[in-house]
Amino acid sequence: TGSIEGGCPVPHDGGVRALLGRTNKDWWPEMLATEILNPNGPSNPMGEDFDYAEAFNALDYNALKQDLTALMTDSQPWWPADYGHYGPFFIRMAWHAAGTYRTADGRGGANTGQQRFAPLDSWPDNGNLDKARRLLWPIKQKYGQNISWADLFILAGNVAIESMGGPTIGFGGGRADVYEPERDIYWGSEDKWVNQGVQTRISPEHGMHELEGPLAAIQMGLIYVNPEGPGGNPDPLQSARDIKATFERMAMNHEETVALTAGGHTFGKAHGNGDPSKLGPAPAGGDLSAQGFGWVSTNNSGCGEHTVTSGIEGSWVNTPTQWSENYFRLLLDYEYELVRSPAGAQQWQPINQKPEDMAPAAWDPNKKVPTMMTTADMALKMDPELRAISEKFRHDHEAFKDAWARAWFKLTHRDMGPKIRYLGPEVPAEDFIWQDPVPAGTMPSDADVAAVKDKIANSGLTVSQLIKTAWASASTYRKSDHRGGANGARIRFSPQKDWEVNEPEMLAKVLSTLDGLRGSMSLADAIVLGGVVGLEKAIRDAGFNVPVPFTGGRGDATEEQTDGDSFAVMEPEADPFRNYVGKKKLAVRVEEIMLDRASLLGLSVPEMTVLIGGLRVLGANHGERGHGHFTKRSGQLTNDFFVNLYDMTNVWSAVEGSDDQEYIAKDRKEGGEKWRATRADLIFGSNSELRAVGHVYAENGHEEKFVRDFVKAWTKVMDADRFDLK
Ligand code: HEB
Repeated sequence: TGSIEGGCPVPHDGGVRALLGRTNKDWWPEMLATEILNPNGPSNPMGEDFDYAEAFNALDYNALKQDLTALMTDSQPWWPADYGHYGPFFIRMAWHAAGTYRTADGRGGANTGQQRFAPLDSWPDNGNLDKARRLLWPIKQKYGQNISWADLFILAGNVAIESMGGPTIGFGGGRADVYEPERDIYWGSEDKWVNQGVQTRISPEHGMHELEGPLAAIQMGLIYVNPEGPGGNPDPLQSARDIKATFERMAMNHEETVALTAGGHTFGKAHGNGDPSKLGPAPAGGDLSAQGFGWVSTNNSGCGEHTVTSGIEGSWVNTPTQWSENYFRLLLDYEYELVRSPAGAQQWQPINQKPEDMAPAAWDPNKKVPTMMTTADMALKMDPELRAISEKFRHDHEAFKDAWARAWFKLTHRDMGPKIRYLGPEVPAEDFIWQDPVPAGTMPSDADVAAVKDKIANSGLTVSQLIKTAWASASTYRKSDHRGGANGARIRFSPQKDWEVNEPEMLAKVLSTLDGLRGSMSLADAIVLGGVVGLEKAIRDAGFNVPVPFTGGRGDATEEQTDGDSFAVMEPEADPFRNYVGKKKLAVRVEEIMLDRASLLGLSVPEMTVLIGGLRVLGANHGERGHGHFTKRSGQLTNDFFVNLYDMTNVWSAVEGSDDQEYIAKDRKEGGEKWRATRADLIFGSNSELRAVGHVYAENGHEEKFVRDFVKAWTKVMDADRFDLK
């Protein structure tokens, strides 16, 4: 994550710059700054004690599904249903809710109901989906806290598919809502939307290398690709390149990509019957009286047959409200020519279409209209690799059905983390590799824990080795998609065991030592317990008596349960907690990576601060790096990092030739070198808010508070993935 691979030019200074990308304030300067009321945490009307899982389990699930089924054909005059069926519309809503997911940082996706908020509610690609959400409101209102918006979006998609005869393999609930936009997600830095004519993020010369991490869409305001082709160029082959690239970043292989797109476009229609310049502002920029309704159109009725969304017009198939084999048949059996929709969009129309293959007009079942394909659909026909998959599915409908149903389930559940987080009666029994399955562990007895602790303490492993290994194992966790973490002990498998940040040789030695003495305890537990032993020694040696909690019960995953490729994207290019920076030139500043990592670990500013300060003196730095090791009492858990950082006898300066990555402190009077530091150390002195927190830990009387806060934050990271405990 975070940097552009290869030797390609960096198009703009992007990356994981969560706070430096375009924000809602940039897009909509008039937007009410409600966040000033939430300085101590996010807005949450439900309160801290609300347990969504409990509420969901009290839901009348079947009644909800029945109500959703009835809604599909309950056309409302304010936004009437094409063909009298809202099913396709809700599938698109669910797909766009889930489809923002990206593997690099695990952010995006359906799991917090972000589509309700800016900027997503106003992305051009999400055009008119505000109506779909409004149609759901009476049902949301009826079931209240027992179903979250986030779950409702996905369940509505499932019910839509089922109500039109399409296959699904299940549904897992458990997506708790949030009540404000996620501010830690980087959507890009361009200041224009896709429909305002900016360059696409991928060019033929540089291809994927140019798409800055972690982004997964080729233009601002799109879920993935432009339906009219890259930058509006109707070239199916270039569109295929973009589709492959962006869907890969959504964790989809090419077969899943074809199945999803074809299955999706087996339903519904595109909307472009009128002048797109007659659309009003998107929801976030609308007038007060519009009440959050976006894209209000003065094109005749503005809805129904006069709807303009993408600008493309028509359905893909002759049977748009029924699961069928027609998508591949029409795609592959006809030649297509480029035409323009009434809104001026470029789209493809079958040449000499037989009347029986034409589609019913959405507003007049007695009228027949030609079907269409977008340039992105044509990619599935023209690109040799995608075409081979299309042909396979065309000749094996059962394979297509199965691939679609599985890919849909993966799409809509990919960001929910381990299966143990899924709720409800329709959770598939089957385990999927992308769920990173971990076998249930057993809780070790107190006697076992004590015995293993003893053995670790006498094993010759150092505090530094134990701390580093526990950190390496647990700190892969990310709250964005609930992947990573210590559970499963996947650190002993490729690729993690070979990551440079993990010091492979040292790691192998520690793991084999722990493996040899753990007895019946899981290795995952032994790794964390090793951290406890190291930490308790460091605390004792510093003269404190503070216990470190340990909760066992982790399981060890097998290699077959581990999809190595899907873990490769999680390799840190830098880990400021271990003062590690890889060889690749970073596109962002180290302190930004620190913030990003802390945010993915779910840490607050004080938690991040205390962890860094403690890890430095414990000797958790990568390799032999002495940077930030501001102590003469190495391996003891003291507040020396902060005390020495704020010592005014030091004068700091950048090391020449280090490109501002390395700094030394000299004694103000004597001039000799005293300390070395990285940006991730000095930021705690340079940034006034971090300094304010660091000061607290450097103050007399707070030595033990420092230790206690460190232990708390450390334990939070070690247990971040313990969904089995709740
Ligand atoms: Fe889709 C629709 C594009 C994928 C599902 N799409 C649509 C449209 C467009 C598109 C343009 C129209 C809109 C309007 O309304 O106007 N897609 C697209 C693209 C892609 C896609 C470019 C990539 C390749 N889809 C997809 C997927 C899915 C889907 C994957 C699922 C899964 N869509 C869909 C649906 C619809 C659409 C269902 C219909 C809607 C209605 O009807 O409303």
